[in-house]
Amino acid sequence: MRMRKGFTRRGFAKAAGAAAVGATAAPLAGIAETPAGDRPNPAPGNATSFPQGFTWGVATSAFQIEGAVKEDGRGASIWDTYTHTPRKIRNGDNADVANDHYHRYRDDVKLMRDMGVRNYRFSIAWPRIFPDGIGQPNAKGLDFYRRLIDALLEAGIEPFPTLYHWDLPQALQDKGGWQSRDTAKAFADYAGYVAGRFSDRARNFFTVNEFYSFVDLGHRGAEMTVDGKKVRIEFAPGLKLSNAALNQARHHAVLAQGLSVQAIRASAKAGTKCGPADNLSTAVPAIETPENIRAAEIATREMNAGYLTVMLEGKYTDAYLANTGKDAPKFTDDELKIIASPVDFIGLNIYRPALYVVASEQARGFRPIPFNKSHPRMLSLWHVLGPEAMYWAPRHVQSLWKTREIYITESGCAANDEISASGNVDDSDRIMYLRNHLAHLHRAATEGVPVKGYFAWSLMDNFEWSDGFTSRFGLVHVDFKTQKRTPKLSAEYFRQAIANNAVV
Ligand code: PNW
Repeated sequence: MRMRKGFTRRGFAKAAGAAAVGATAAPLAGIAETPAGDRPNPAPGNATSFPQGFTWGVATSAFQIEGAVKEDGRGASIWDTYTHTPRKIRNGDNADVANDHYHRYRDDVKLMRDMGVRNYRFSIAWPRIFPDGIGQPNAKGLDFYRRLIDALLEAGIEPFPTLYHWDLPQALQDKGGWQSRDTAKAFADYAGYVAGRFSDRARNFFTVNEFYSFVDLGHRGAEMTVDGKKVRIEFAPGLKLSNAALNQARHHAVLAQGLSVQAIRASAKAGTKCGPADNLSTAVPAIETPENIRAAEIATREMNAGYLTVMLEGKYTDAYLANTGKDAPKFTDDELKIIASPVDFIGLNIYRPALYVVASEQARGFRPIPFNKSHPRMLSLWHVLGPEAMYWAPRHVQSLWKTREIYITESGCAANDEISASGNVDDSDRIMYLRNHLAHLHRAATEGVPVKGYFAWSLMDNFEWSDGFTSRFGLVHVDFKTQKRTPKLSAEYFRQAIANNAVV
């Protein structure tokens, strides 16, 4: 890092805030250093301010909060089927009612307003709009989201709808789901239709949420060892495909992304912005030397070869094609062009690093460092703690692909929250988690990585997929028997972060 006049290396690190743990980092390829005086950035006297206009928000998804699964003509989704399959969800929970947000959305908008939240990322349930995935739109489904968006706008909250947060219409699953190329086309038709209807009210759309989660975890699942025990993570539709079939499903998912971008461009108001929200696998350099940083970049590019890399480069990497061999996806050059349709921003859901790496002479150029048995984790079994990912993920995305706008579309953790006798939910671990992740994001912003915003996952406790209601990710506590919402201490933390536009 080039030092500015009057700053010692240590002095600069201090000024840049708690996240500046890596003062020895090499200059960031492709990012020009902006002289401190020219930055739109820090509020005077506050070393941890985010750039002016930074977008602070909270996030949810339709299936996790709405309930009302049979109301107003909504069709069934693969998650309805999956949650009603015995032994799939912890405690046999289902999301038939969930947070009853379908009926309580006005209260939930008010909850956000009281927290000072000005931006809201929510998802639109495909089977509310097209109950069978394709065909005639359902006016009542559309009307729900129109009312929600209008309530948000009235409260001064900018809507950021996500078009696919995993609730595929069951009717499309019955015809092959993501194993069928037709699903990519159906998604684009739905995305274009919704953006056409709502781009008068919403300026930004996220297309697809977390490719790895719904494709790999839904069509293969993953095994991991936690505290010496084997744990299996699986999502709807709960398939275990062959390698060839899984790779083809991945290909259809990125094709859906590209086709949906084209459909949105064709039908939405001029100036409407869109892009995916992906949980890329992030490699963190275990020790910040230029060699290890390069190794982490290479590892990040290869780990995401089937998703972000092909979307942003328009090619499957040589290593991906070599590794998949005869099981490689079948594709055409034309499809690669569609997959790489230019997007306006990249959303990143960041919970943890995928791995730490150091440089290696081996062919791949990096050596993965396994997480030590004593490595700390948050409550979810998969949730190893590594706030550095919040710096390295956007930095790698920017240096690898020169992305102009990056949003952190999800960040948060589950905790063992309890309401105390005096009615407080004192979630010190979640506050620790948020502060450290924001500090690392602040480091990225300070170094010129174009991070435009941060959405906390989640506004409120909700249906956490296979973990059912046992895993609470909210800033607001929800009593699922009474539907009572109680802001946790972390909600106050987040309110202060927003009010100060800074790490607090
Ligand atoms: C994301 N993992 O899912 C989703 O986008 C949210 O809907 C979800 O509630 C949130 O994160 C918390 O889990 C993930 O196994 C699911 O590493 C699984 C993993 C990560 C994120």
